[in-house]
Amino acid sequence: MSYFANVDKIKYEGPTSTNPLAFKYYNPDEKIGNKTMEDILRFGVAYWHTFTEDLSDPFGVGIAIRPWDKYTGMDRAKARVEAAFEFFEKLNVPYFCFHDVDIAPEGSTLRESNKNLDTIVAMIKDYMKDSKTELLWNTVNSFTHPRFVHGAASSNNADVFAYAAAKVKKGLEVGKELGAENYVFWGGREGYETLLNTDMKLELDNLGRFFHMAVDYAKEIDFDTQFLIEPKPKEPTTHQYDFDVASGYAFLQNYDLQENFKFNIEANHATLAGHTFEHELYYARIHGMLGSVDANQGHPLLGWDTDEFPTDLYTTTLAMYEILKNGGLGRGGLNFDAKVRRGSFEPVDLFEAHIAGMDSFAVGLKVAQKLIDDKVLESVLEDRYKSYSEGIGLDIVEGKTDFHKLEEYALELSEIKNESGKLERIKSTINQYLLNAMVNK
Ligand code: XLS
Ligand code: CA
Ligand code: CA
Repeated sequence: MSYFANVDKIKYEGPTSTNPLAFKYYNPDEKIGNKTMEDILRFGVAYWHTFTEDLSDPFGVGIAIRPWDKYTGMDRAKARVEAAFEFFEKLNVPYFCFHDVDIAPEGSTLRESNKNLDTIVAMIKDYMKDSKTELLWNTVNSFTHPRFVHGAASSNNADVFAYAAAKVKKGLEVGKELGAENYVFWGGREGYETLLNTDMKLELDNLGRFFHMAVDYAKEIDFDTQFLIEPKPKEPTTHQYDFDVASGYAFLQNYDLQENFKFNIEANHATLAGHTFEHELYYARIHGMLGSVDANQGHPLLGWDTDEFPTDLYTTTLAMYEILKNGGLGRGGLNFDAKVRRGSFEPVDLFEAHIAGMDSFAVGLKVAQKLIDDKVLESVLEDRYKSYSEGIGLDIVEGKTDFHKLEEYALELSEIKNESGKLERIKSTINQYLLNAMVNK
């Protein structure tokens, strides 16, 4: 049974191709430095947006045409696995990601839900034997079901805390079974709406306890994984506890978890937090905390999590710049946590959307590599911060001075001269690199 009968394997045809079902810039085998594009970019497909999303919104019902949705219950879950592996193969993608409830329906009890999961996990494991596509990360959904109305590990209700723990325990077992590279915690409803009825200290302490138990259990079952926290500032709660990388890092340090976690950084969450995507990547990178990436983009005019496919080349370039500066993503990857727009409801749109995202990041990679090779931004920084490479500046960074000596120095200054930051020139140079990357192949 084929779910995408009129789509062949997607191939690289180059920038002049007019075939919507071909890569124009993503050429998996092309070498950038000493690695292939496929190895650097490590693309992943998000199961939820691609195989379970129906494109409903608060004003309209689901309209996505998904041939596997003619089934229900476990039959539908099985059909989705078939469709997924056909999709992975045709898109030639190395990774996928899922929540527990994306792959198997919840039963009426936890035992039944776990049984459903076991069936589907065994099926996925079987499909993975003949597929190159591996599991980048899995997670559990502890936010959709009504029991999670007040949160999961940060709920006021200890029974919910226990239930959430049981779900993560199972999630770790599933991750181990399928050889997942990472395990993700996105906050879901871990946050609050108002302090009027919230004991924030207890909730944060409980979250810390929860993460320690997860780390301990992964050790106990010998699951060699990388734990990732995915920050988001708001939605669904008014204030999410893992607001952004900086606050997440402070949380991890406060609860002595910084050695066990890194961050999964989503572009749309970065912009919701009032940061740029590259800010979040940079902040994580300089602290050795950049783990993986949810590659998408928000809409500049909308204040919520639109999870669009990434097509903004300026942003993919600056993101790839950070990723290359990080020495790559290690065990992480670029997971398309992105959904087609409601108007793009045909199955083939799923391919075209991923192609758009993969090509956009391939361009970003090429331009970023060129910017690094030519030391474009390095030279800007070197020049702009040159006052710290000699004299009083060098004394400051080498810790050889104090307020007395600095005051002495300042008293003798007749004039302080600043230089232009040259921002327009820098932006224009980046445009030149972007355009040249397109023209030269
Ligand atoms: C929601 C998040 C979610 C996580 C995984 O906004 O992006 O999809 O990536 O739970
Ligand atoms: Ca995400
Ligand atoms: Ca999101």
